[in-house]
Amino acid sequence: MAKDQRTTTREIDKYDPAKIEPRWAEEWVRTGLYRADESSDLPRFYALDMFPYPSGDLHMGHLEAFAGGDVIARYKWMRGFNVLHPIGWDAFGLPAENAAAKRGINPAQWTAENIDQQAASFARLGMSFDWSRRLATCDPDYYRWTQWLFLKFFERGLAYRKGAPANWCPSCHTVLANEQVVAGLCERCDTTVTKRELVQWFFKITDYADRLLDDMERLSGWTDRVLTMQRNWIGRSEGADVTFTVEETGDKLTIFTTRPDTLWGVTFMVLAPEHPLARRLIKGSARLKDFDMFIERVRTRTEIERTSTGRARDGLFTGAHAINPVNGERIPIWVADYVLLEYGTGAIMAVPAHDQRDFEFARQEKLPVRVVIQPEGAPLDGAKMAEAYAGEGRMANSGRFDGTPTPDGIHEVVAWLEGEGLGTGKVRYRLRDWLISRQRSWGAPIPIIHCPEHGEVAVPEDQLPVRLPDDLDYSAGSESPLARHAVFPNAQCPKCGKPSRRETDTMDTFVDSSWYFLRYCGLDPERALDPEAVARWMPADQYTGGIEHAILHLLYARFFTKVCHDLGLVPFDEPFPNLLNQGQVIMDGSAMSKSRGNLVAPKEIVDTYGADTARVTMLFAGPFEADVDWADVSPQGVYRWLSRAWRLAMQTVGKRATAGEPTGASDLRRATHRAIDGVTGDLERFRFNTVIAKLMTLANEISDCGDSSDADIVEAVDALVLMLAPFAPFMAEELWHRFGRSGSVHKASWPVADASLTHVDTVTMVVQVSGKVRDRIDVPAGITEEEMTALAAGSEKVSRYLEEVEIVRTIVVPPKLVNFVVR
Ligand code: ANZ
Repeated sequence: MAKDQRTTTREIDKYDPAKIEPRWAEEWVRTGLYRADESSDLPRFYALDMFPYPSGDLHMGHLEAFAGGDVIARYKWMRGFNVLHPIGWDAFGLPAENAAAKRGINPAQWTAENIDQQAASFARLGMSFDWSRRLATCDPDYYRWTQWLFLKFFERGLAYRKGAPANWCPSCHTVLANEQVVAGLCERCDTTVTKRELVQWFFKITDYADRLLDDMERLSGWTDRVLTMQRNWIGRSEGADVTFTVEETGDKLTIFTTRPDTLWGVTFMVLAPEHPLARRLIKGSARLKDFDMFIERVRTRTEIERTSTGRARDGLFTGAHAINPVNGERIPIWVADYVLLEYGTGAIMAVPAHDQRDFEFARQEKLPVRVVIQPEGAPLDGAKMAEAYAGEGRMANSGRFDGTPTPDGIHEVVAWLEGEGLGTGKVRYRLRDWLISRQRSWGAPIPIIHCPEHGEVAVPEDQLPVRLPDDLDYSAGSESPLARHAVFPNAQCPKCGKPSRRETDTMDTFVDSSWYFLRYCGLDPERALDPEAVARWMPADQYTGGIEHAILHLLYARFFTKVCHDLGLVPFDEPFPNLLNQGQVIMDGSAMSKSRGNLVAPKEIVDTYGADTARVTMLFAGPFEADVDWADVSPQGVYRWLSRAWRLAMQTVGKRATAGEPTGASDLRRATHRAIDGVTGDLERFRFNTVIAKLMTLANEISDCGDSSDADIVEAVDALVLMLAPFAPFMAEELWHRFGRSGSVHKASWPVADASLTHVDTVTMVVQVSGKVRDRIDVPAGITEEEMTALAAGSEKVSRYLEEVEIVRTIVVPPKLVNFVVR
């Protein structure tokens, strides 16, 4: 304080974030300003952010996501809600083990240090977290309950062990879920994934496939993009299982088809190379040698390579034949790479006339193509077709079904197959059970004891948590450190006391993150969940996080919630009715990442320009859901603008005592109330970038308002500062205090627009992308060029044309036209 008094007026007036921000950051944490109030009668709002992984200090992706999530939480406080905005860490996982091996330290220590670092950085960024609910999934207080939930799943038969060929990453020394294998590579280290036959733990998510699909109808607050990704991942297919007979051996060969109406068009069968029948059917040593070479080739191909169309297919005739049950025809059996063992029955009937992959294979191997679905108009000829016909039509060459319209005919065919005992209607899913065991040690140990007599026995609840030992060997390249520990694996059977082996696998970290949002509601030391607290806060009102979690995390969290619902632990079965996914931060053409080395740390911006600038820069960079290209970002420009807003606001300090109440309908008052109206509407739809554009316009109006009354100016500045508060919380708080207002600006009421002042003449603005009209938007006649551009780029109809292109020029003709010229 003493120092401030000695500085000149000029210095006091200067915007100096380095002076303001750390002070408020500390003050907010100290006073618990953002602590959710369990006893309050205010309406509740649960603002949930996807919790971070503590791999180091915060990166730009965190800044973007959390800046958005924080605006939502702060805005809701100001709208009069009692907000729950918690933070925690997804703190188990392999990077900690790798770092520990490299540095010879314990993963717990590495993780704790990173968490402290991130927590400090979050505070420095002014995140409005309720710090009293802070959690980390690697704390025994947390993983005790992860283990408890595992046991509940186990009791219900939803956790089980089976031997299966598993994806094995030779570099990480662990199995991976299918989901963690991307284009054949380990998603973490890009090593080629191999297969290993291992006994593994699974969660029976397939039991919930139908509910996971059907309940998506209730997720009206999710984008179609994410819903489609989930739907495709679950991959529900309706069709039939039909059984063919192998002529030479009498073996039964069941296939799954979604097109039983094409059964009369089958000209060959295909087995997956790994199908158990494949090797048995192959006759003659020359063929077997070919088969061995074929298998070797297939092993290195990814699922995508194997199944995509428009490429040469790799296949081999087995020498055996099948009998088609619908017409007794004798057809050759092949093996080919495009049929996968894991889907359906691992074998198909090939209908080249109506399935593109079969068609490509048939043309390549000169196999017959028989048309059994004829479209309207000129009939198709199998010998001359250039591609398969997958459309509708009437069944042909199909005996009793000739002339039946299809796809409606599918049901008739299935009914007939069932009547004749040739096949059965069947629903299949691409979704597999969730492989949750990992042969790593920085994870929650699976709380099971293997007794020679009683098999898999649950660790009694009062013995939870099964703690990780502190003295594991993390030296590089070591396999399964828990299994090699001198003491950990030794246990007694809880049922008979006989010497037994403790399970030494740990759980996939996606298990930890499948229920943290429930734990935040009340960190009860004696229970996993406090049912009353959970019922108070959940379902979360808004969930904000990266699109990269569109499939796995969200699917697993939905599954967990449904199981918790069925266990009677929670009264709802969808956790996140509203989902907001921010885009990625791109630099030099790819997402910023440590491994690519294209990183800019948020700290650099904070140190140079302050946290408020860092936050506003991110949110101003474009629509929240779109990717942010670092090349288009200007912290300097944002800093200059904030400095200007600061000066405008400071100029009112001396006028406030005498300003009086604003009255009438001056231009400035109209601009103020229009801004309030527009900003509020934009915030309700998370259009953060257009909010900032509107605040910039309001600041311009304030500067240009030469003859306005002090009362009108003070009103405009107050509105500006209040609306800036969620975005630039430090500056707004400091100004609020300089204005002599009591309490925090962040608990002040959001301004309300006076409807009599917001009426404006509107015109229709046309938005073009390279001259093509993509949207029409009603805008106020007095709209500025910046607002037009921001609005145009933010339009959903327009933004999809701006993905993956470069905007070379933007032509703006106020107020009627914006044209993005793209390349
Ligand atoms: C004959 C047929 C004719 C098929 C036709 C399609 C069109 P979705 O919809 O994804 O579930 N199929 C079955 N199992 C397979 C496997 N293990 N590997 C590769 N392909 C497999 O796909 C179901 C269709 O994919 C099935 O229906 C089968 O080809 C093929 F005009 O049977 B269809």
